[in-house]
Amino acid sequence: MVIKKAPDIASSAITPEHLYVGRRRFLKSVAAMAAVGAVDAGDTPTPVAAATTYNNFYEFGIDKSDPAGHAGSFKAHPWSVAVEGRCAKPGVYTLEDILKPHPREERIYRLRCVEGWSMVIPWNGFPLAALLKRFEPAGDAKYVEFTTVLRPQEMIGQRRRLPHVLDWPYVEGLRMDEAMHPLTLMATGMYGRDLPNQNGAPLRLVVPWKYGFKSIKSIVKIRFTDKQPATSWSREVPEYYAFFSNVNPGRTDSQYRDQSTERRIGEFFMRKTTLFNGYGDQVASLYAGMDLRKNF
Ligand SMILES: Nc1nc2c(c(=O)[nH]1)N[C@H]1C(S)=C(S)[C@@H](COP(=O)(O)O)O[C@H]1N2
Ligand SMILES: [Mo]
Repeated sequence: MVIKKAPDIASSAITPEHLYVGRRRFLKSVAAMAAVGAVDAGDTPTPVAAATTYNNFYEFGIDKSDPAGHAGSFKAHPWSVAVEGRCAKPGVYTLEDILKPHPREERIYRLRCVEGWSMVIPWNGFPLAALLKRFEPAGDAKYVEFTTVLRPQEMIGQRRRLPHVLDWPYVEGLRMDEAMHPLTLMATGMYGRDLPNQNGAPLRLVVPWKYGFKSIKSIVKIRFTDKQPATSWSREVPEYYAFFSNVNPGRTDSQYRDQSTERRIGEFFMRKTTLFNGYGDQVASLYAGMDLRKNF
């Protein structure tokens, strides 16, 4: 009997092929995660069953189970996105036009809702910056405004007049430097598959250092502007939801809810919430010299 020394044994010889390929993919994604600095030891991805059944998507109702329950017949295909405002390449782009040049990456990001819960999700998508650059923003484009689809026939929450939730369509916005930041993701999938309708199919933002409501779902319009956009939640309740809405455990503006702790979906104990949701090393410089209490 010949006993091979460890270095002679290819890992493919001791690991069945499919697990071996899985392991290589895993190691690749670990490297990618390290590159964007988005991982710490406590970041176990939220079970997919929880991330797809505990949602905020008020166009489908206000309960956490409503989006999964009511988004089944929403038609995310065909889809197009109108690009407007201060840029050299405005127009209506099909989803295929939008996606084609962009390799689909995986990014494991924490996302924290202002309501006090958080998730860790392996998103698939590409940097928003790469997409925006294709439209050649003008020098005076200081902000980007995003709009969700208005489709009352498919979105039960847009049909109901009472209780009043928001004025539809849902609008969000970012300052240009935030939109161009390498962490800002245009997501098209999660857990290696296309986005489920309830998570914002076919195209949504993920802005991990900001409260979840900035991560607008099912985007149909991108507009470059020189003025700070009026966003849905800040119009509705300006005392609680401001334009920046960076995750901040030290918020004192909000009588709405204490922001110092959060519960990771699926966990029992509360965790401490961290400034910029833990992404401060990468994004704090965007806000140098700004009073984060005033500009909450
Ligand atoms: N169009 C639209 N986008 C939205 C929302 C919404 O109600 N409508 N809810 C936001 C909020 S409050 C959160 S916390 C996240 C939730 O994303 P998830 O359901 O994929 O976890 O989506 C955000 N994007
Ligand atoms: Mo949220």
